[in-house]
Amino acid sequence: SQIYKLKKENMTNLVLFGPPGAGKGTQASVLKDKYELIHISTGDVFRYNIKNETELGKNAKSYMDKGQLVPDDVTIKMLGAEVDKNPDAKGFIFDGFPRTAAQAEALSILLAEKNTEVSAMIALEVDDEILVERLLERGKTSGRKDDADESIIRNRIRVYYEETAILKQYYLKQDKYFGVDGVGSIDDITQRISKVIDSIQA
Ligand code: B4P
Repeated sequence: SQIYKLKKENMTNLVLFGPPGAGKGTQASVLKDKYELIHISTGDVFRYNIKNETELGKNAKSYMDKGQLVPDDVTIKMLGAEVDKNPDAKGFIFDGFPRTAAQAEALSILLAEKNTEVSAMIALEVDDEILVERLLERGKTSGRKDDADESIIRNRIRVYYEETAILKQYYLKQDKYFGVDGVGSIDDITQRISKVIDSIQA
């Protein structure tokens, strides 16, 4: 119906983007409450599955521990299932997805089927050396294998430049790319992102 269509077109779907350690997860957990959006972190879903020793978890673990991307087919299927769990969402924050061109295409198709689309990609910009520092610091307490070792952290950053960074062009072409300085206090960065969200919702 027309009403259904209106509602879906008004969804706010944000892609929170940036290299590992840029603050995606940190900001998403604040923004989801502020804007009443469903937060989907692919990293968190994988870690939950690893902890619970599911098939998906067993499959993902070997890749994550080395700082590699989990294969697209596995990741895309999982993301679709997470979206389908929330049929009444006002919108989503995709945190850590898409990370490859194939994932970006899949997201676009998935949202089109729901009569909606990505509203904006918000990219947190942080220098590599700060990323390494942050992740090593988190590694002291997180228990995450991929944070524990500088060579794995640098591998994650390399994978980001090789496979993920190209998505900037994909969203730039659609006028949906918004770069935000990701260095500063968590509060300041939330303010910077909020300005972008408020401008696209206006
Ligand atoms: P993710 O879980 O997405 O992990 P991440 O890239 O490290 O980002 P995260 O959100 O955790 O960190 P944040 O920047 O908030 O991915 C982990 C792995 O999962 C990948 O390597 C891959 O194997 C797999 N995976 C996930 N998605 C995938 C996909 N789509 N396709 C294939 N594989 C996928 O925070 C980092 C640290 O910085 C924190 O300690 C935080 O406290 C700190 N911090 C945040 N903001 C700060 C600030 N303003 N100032 C100082 N410190 C700050």
